[in-house]
Amino acid sequence: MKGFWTRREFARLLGSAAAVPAVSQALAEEKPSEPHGPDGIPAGFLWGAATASYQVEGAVHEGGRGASIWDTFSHTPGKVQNGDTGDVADDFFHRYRDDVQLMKRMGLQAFRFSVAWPRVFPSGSGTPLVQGLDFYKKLVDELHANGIEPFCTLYHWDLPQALQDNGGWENPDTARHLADYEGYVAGELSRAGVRHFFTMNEIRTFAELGYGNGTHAPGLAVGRKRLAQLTHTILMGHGLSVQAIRAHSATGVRVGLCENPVAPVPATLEPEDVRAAALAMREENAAYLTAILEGRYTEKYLRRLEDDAPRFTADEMRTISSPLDAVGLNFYTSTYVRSAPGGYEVLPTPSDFPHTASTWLTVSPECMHWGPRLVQELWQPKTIYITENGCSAADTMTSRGEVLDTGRVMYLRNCLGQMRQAIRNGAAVKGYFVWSLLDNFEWADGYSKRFGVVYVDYGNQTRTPKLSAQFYSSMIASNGADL
Ligand code: GBH
Repeated sequence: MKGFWTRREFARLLGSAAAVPAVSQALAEEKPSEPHGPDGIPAGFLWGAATASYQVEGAVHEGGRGASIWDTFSHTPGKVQNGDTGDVADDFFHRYRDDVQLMKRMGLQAFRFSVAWPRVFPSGSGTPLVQGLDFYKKLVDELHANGIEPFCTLYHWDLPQALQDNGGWENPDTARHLADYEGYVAGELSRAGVRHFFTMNEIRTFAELGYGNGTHAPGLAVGRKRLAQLTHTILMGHGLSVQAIRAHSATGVRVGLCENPVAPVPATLEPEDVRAAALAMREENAAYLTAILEGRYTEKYLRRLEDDAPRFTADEMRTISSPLDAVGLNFYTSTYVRSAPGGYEVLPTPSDFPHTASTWLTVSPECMHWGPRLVQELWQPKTIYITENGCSAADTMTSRGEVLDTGRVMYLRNCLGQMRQAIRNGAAVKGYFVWSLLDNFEWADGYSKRFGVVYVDYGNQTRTPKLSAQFYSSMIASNGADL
């Protein structure tokens, strides 16, 4: 049938492309994923939910925590919707025990959280604060006691302000400080039983929005040349951290990163368009996932930047492409492409394209099929996790105290169906984390956008599982059999 390419057919298609990457040695040696049953979702698949420190914790002055760039940014008038800050957020710092019970009742098997760097190193470097990891150790114990596997992101954007004062990601020292911090935390938490670590969340987002257009902390717009160079420094931070985590942690830990690659979807199933999508996956992500998984910048990327291209050494590219155990992919939306002279063409988004409560978040679940599938075909990771997927909705509570978020149910059901299709087609997706467990601080949108499957009343911190939480629980119970 048209559109259902076998792995071999697909490889042949890509083989005709001029710029198919030489896969890095380490990845090439990984075993291909085991075949999956006809049901698509393999046994042992992990169903989870994700959060991030600044978005849920609150308690920003407790335990000697230092300031992060998001404290500074959110307290700067005009930067965040309604002047919202993460000062209290979901008060997860104090309510995590109840929230773990909520996770358990939902049937979650895994929970992705992030560690706030300034809780551990208040000014970013030097001597760690002894009690800085207490909260995370208690959280991990609580998760384990309830049969939930912790997945720990070590950097989800809350850079210590003191490091920003020294240039932030424009200062190569920041990459070294990050690796020191990550090595230390992974050492401690791996001895507390954490087996899964991610070095960073979404390099693309925090580089481009933090330093490119300034809509995220630290709110700078440094221009193309400096942006390319600081992105390279971030990649170095990732690579050095992979090495530091391996050097300091207990044996058996798995190291990866979470990235939100542009997810190109072929406009048609003609071979040329499928090939165009593969080319686009590689080129549109050239400064991020491609560089990390191949250990080189594409020629097209370097040519496009001309004199603004980053300076780098072969040694640095080896560090950046340090072998990974898992690739975490955050997919929310798709980019439609078709074949065009020179490779591919990114199609514009029509003004009436359906979207969720966030205008950027178009309803285009195909990213969950083509995203993992193209990553698998291009770079053959042994393990992929969907580390984020979800949507905002204008959730309100009925007079009976229910939140009937049918739009989110529709979004999740369709995304999960597309993910199942990716697995059928050979993508090594081993787990899925809905974004998010709780409504939370949605960065520059503050609390105006709700992404949780659990509703949070910010007035009294009450949690109410939405209809989508019920849908998700039933889906977990059947391991996606009905997708
Ligand atoms: C993820 O970013 C983040 O990892 C997570 O923390 C976040 O809460 C979640 O998604 C939901 O947004 O308003 O037009 O300027 C997803 C990538 C990049 C999507 C920035 C929103 C802003 C678009 N995000 N983008 S716009």
